[in-house]
Amino acid sequence: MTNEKDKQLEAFRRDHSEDTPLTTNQGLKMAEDEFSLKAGERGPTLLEDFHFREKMTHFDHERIPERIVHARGYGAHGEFELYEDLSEYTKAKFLTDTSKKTPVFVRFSTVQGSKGSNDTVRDARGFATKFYTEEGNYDLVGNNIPVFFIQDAIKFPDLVHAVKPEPHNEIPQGGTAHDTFWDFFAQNPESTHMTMWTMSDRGIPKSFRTMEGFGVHTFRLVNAEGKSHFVKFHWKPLLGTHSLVWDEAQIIAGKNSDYNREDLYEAIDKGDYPEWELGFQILPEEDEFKFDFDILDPTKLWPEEEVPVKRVGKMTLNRNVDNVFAETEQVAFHPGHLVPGIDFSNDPLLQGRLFSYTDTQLSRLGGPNFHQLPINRPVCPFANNQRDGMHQTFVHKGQTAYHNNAINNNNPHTTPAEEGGFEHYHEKIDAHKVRARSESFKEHYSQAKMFYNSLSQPEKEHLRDAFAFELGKCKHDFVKENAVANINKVDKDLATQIAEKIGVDAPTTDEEVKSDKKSPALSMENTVKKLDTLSVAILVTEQSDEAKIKKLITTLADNKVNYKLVSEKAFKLGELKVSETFDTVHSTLFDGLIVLDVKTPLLPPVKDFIEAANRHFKTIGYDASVAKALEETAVDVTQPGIVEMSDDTNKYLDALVVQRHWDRKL
Ligand code: HDD
Repeated sequence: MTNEKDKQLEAFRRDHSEDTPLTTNQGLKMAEDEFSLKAGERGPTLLEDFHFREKMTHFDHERIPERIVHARGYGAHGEFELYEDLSEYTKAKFLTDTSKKTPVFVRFSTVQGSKGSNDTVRDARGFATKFYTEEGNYDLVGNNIPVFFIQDAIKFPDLVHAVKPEPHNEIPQGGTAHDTFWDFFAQNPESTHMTMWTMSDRGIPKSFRTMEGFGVHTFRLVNAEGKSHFVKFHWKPLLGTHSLVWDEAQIIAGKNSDYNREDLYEAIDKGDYPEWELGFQILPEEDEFKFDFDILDPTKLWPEEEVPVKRVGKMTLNRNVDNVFAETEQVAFHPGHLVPGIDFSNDPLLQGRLFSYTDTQLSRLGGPNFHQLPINRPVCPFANNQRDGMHQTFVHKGQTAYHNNAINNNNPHTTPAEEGGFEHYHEKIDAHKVRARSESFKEHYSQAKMFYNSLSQPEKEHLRDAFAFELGKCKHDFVKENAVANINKVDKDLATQIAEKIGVDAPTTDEEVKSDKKSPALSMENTVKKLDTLSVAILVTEQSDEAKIKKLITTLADNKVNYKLVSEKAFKLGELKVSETFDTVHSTLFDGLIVLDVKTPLLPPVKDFIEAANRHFKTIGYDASVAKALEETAVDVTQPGIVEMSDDTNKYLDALVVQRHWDRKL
């Protein structure tokens, strides 16, 4: 057992692998489980058959409502280690005691699609972390994009109604290529900045392991003296931030709709534990008004070059769940699950979230005792005077369930702040009660422009093509026109290119933000690039040289590169097992390709396998002996990232680490 949470969960685990009699839920051993009780072998089933009734009733109620957003998700357990004592900023114990490893549970998700939708859709991704600390659960419920579509939580139902499949035909599933989303975009310009992010490569992450995470809102850190700093939370993946290309994402949706979850499951299963560093952007209270945007506005980020990200600790995901329903489906996150030393800001989006998350669990998990579910229980003791309710699993003893009481010495009692009791930050508020948006929240385009300016040329082109795909699918021309008019306020050239692609008039007015401001941290071109856990398909035939393959795969393994041998059919090549075929896998499912041997003339699936790797800018290594065969494909061996390797695997690895050769001419 690895940690406190694991120990706690052990008490709830059920393992039927030993000699286990099948019983009813009342513990009655059953002699038969295949045939219902009937009046005669060919007669009707009897109401008396309690075993049938119990089994069927339970089955009939196996499903619970899926999450209203973030329905499709995948989770894993892990641990958080702190690099340094942060008591200068916060009194949270898990952020001050470097000797402690804090158990965590993380659930990654898409936002728009249903539970059974595809993994590789264009969408934001959820990145929700539950820290099981000694002071209670702390939840950091973030996304892989640092800003949000709206500024005030009261608009969340409108946003989600516009994003989700349209109500009259329940189309589309998992994406935003439809009129209501783009109508919302054009009519609610606060959504411009986040939409730029979702249309960028960030909207199609390669894996959960290569995604950044962001707490989005401005929060507060509060130290033992009661001094507060504003903070933005980040997760930085140690493998870097990497994405798919859109054509590839669409093919994977058919080849393997579980692409991202399978990647996470297999990486953890294999021991390739994904890691992220927790980053803090810390801002003294005095600097609150130092920026040309409002730090309470969740559609704005703090450029990392202006407020550096301090890396304070590392999270490692190292254990898959035992049961997806019990853990991943039943986990209940809430941005309001806090520990002393962390507090809210007045961001109106955050304030509204504080209501929504408990409320939604009541219908999703069926009542007010969802915190008692094993995955949701804190690892520290928890007690209060809340009683009864659906699915109560505790047997509360004693006569009193109220505060104050004398009968039970006032237990459970409150704890003074100096001894670890939570106390809200003493912020002074002097205001009128109004339904209004602050003037400081009304500028929506500068950061959208900064994001666009920061992208590399290929990233800009991908973003343009994403707009063209998504907007191009709208049915109403005026929706397309309105959307283009909104993009024109960010960048006229971009709006013009999109207009041309989707067949609407190019904008004529000059309304774009005039700014060259960039934040290099926003481009994925500047991310970490490592060989670790990249995957390669090696094409072989029954005539391939076993020794040569063995040498190659040893070098790959030494460099932590994963590989699969692929051929027309499965077979054994001496000690090697070729288990993948052109029927079972495709080059879209790998980071790189090595063509050792192929039969010529190339069969269509083999040609497609190679050409897809080429047009997705992946590294292709080939043996000199197959140079002729490659002439049958669209691969131009003189282009970047196409490597004649023969015996020199290092030459291939030098190219593979680049991951995408955007300068390749197709
Ligand atoms: Fe939310 C789920 C992230 C705004 C209401 N949200 C949910 C999840 C994530 C986020 C990652 C899935 C958690 C899981 O895996 O179980 N949400 C965000 C972020 C937001 C945000 C980063 C903006 C910064 N959300 C937001 C608002 C509201 C909600 C403004 C409503 C006022 N979110 C919900 C919800 C969900 C949810 C309806 C659905 C399932 C759940 O809570 O447990 O309550």
